[in-house]
Amino acid sequence: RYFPVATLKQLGIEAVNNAWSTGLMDGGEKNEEIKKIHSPVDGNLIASVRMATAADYNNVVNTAQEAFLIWRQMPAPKRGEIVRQIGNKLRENKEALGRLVSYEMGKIVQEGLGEVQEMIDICDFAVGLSRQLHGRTMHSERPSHRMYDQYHPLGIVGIISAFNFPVAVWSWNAMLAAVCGNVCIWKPSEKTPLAALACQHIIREVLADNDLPEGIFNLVIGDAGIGNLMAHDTRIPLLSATGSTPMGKKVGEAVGARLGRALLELGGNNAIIITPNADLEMAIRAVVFGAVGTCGQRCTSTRRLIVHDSVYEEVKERLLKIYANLPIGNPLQENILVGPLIDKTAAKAFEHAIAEVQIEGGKLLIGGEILSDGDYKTGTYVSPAIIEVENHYPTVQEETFGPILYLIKYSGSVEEAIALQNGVRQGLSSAIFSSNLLETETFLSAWGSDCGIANVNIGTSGAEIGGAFGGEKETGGGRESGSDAWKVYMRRQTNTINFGAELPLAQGIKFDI
Ligand code: UN1
Repeated sequence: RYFPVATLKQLGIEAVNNAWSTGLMDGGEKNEEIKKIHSPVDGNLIASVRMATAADYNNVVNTAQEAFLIWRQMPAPKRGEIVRQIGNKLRENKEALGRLVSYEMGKIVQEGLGEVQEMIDICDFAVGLSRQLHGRTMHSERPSHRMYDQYHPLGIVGIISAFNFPVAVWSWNAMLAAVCGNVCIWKPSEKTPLAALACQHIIREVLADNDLPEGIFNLVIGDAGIGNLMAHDTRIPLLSATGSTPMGKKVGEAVGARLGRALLELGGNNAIIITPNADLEMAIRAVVFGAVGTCGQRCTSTRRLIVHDSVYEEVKERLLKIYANLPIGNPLQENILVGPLIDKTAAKAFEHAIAEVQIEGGKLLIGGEILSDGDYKTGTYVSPAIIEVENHYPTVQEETFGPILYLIKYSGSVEEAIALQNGVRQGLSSAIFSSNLLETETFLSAWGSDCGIANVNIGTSGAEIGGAFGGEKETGGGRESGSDAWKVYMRRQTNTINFGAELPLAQGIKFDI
């Protein structure tokens, strides 16, 4: 009803039950494993995909290696031109792709469109960057010498992406990697391969229009086994992985053991602090978007709300009122704010965390149920929960990928709130609502938030692509997207050039022969 087959056609996913290969796997061993992709929205089969084998993967690596020889010789601004064309094709397909993301993953259509916009934005950013891959020029201590550093591409960049941002997080990596002169191999989440196929279709057209090999951007649809091959593969100098902390630890260990580079963007346990000096109207809006947006499945989702006791009751009452009327349902419908979770397993994990936290002492104030009647029959829809807790409860310390908001009270200074906010193993995103300069600057100081992202009067989720994105501690330490995050996709080379007739040694060393 909400997702016409024509949209799938437009995106290159022809019909239900159409097994798809990446187009790069010809000659590979044929794997009969077909995975059916059902929508969390209505449980319907959208399409089926063929899962790659190890042999398929090897073919893709070979194709990527060949393409790298061409791509690395192309001037960076010319590579930027290809990315510009990709951005334009994404603009043309924004509506269709946004809707597919929504249907396949379950986020509301506004957020599906937002995700595609995020891809367009990173394309624009990367185009500009393609003329700004700057090194520095240094003064040499030796006469008639010049020193500078320059950045070269690494080779193959592996990208493992998660279901919750099925396309945007890939594009942050892929578009930067591409202007830097790398080729990419993308393993999307096996839960959301169709949006990835749609992107590959778009890319393939752009590359063909420009007589470039498809091996510049590669797609491998596979399970954790393929991810494991990538992690151990010395042909992949940089592996970027987004997902859970346990997954990231495995990837980080394997890549570290071969002294490769890992760019990890893992779990968050993000908090918003509301001080007595907060604009509550703004704060509440930010909290609700952060906690129930994407049905609580962003790595930046607001999971903890740390509220000063002087405004605690008011904040609680206002939230309860909003939660009582949240429109939950088919995310392709415009008026809906909360769609389904990705699958029934996620709904069970949500239910389990809520049961556990109550045993630990939490007080469930609203929601927390798996919905079952009528349109909710898929078992993927849940009612967002608010639970009063203490920060140290084991369940509060974990990231549960669902719409659970933990309310925590503080009564002292902002330092007390910051200690609570930092009192978890994860360190991705954080926010404070206050119009008091002393509070906000303390929050942003070296003794303030320990997260990679720290916001003032803005929520924890919904970052723009212009800033570097990522976090500390168990979040993995990687930075993607804006600022100077591009440097991780390149190898730095220091060049010293002697244009004199002498060979003076550095540090004034005498070495006469
Ligand atoms: C993620 O959840 O993996 O800041 C990425 C945000 C989005 C990206 C989230 N721009 O919420």
